[in-house]
Amino acid sequence: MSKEKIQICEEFFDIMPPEYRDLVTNATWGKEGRGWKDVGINKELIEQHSLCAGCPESMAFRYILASLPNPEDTVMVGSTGCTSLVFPHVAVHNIHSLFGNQNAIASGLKRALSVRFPDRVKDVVVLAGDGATVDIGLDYTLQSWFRQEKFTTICFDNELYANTGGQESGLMQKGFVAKMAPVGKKFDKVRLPEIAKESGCVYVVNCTVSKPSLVEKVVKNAVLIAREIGPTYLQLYTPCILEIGKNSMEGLQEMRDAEKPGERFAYKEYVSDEAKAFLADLAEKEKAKKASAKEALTQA
Ligand SMILES: Cc1ncc(C[n+]2csc(CCOP(=O)(O)OP(=O)(O)O)c2C)c(N)n1
Ligand code: SF4
Ligand SMILES: [Mg+2]
Repeated sequence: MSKEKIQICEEFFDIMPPEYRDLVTNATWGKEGRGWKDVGINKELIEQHSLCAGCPESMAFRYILASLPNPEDTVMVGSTGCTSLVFPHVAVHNIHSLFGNQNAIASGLKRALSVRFPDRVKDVVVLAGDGATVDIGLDYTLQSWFRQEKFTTICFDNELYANTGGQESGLMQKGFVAKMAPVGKKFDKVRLPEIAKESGCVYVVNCTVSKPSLVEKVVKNAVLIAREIGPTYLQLYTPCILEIGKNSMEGLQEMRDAEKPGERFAYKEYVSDEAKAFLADLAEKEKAKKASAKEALTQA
């Protein structure tokens, strides 16, 4: 697993598009310990996007791409919404599904990849908005968890339908008035993390994307656990600054406010016993690897 897979034949190197040459030369694919610190220096982590300037989704997207443990063997499944404006700029295999269908597509894809490549690790990661995950796609989301499909679902929760101008979503806060939902939400935010746990997800995290190292940790955990054990779910607050009337510099503060103790995005996680044992084993192996690297260094 490495960028060897995308090498250009020497004779054609000069005539390939500069972006592709850059990818071949600078991708972090295959690099051990890749993570959010690679953002800004590596080609596959989106140089540009067509989201609103300063939209937290753009940073969240970068952190996630930087944190995938196995990007060259990962297929992401997106859905309609603001996230679909970013996927065309991403150098990771991805599929655009019909709005709401993403977890059904991912289920078939994961199974097909297991049959087609029985000896290779292939990760599938769904990334969709709250409207796609909860409202129109809720049946598909839940059924994939009930079936214990081994992939990760990431929801960019901006608490409304941003891409179509601000309609009400099940994840919207009670009382919130949006541009196209003037009456105000009549009931509480649907507790999808709790539902995910009760529906069979073995790792569930609810948080904001204000801290890149935290996003890296939960994305890695979610993908590795899904690979070995069962469905995993991340609900990440990526506020729509356009809808809440904040400028590009204020999105970070909005997330910090929303993650304070008692607030709706205060860090919350559920890890099944099996997933806990898996993470502990992983940490042990990591420790042993570091110790032997240190040992080798002192002997050199
Ligand atoms: C089947 C279908 N129904 C409705 C739409 C219209 N539509 C496009 S994006 C969107 C809302 C997306 O909301 P969300 O999933 O929360 O993503 P966001 O734009 O907020 O990131 C809707 C209703 C569509 N494209 N396809
Ligand atoms: S509409 Fe909102 S969620 Fe969509 S790109 Fe703009 S700020 Fe981000
Ligand atoms: Mg949304």
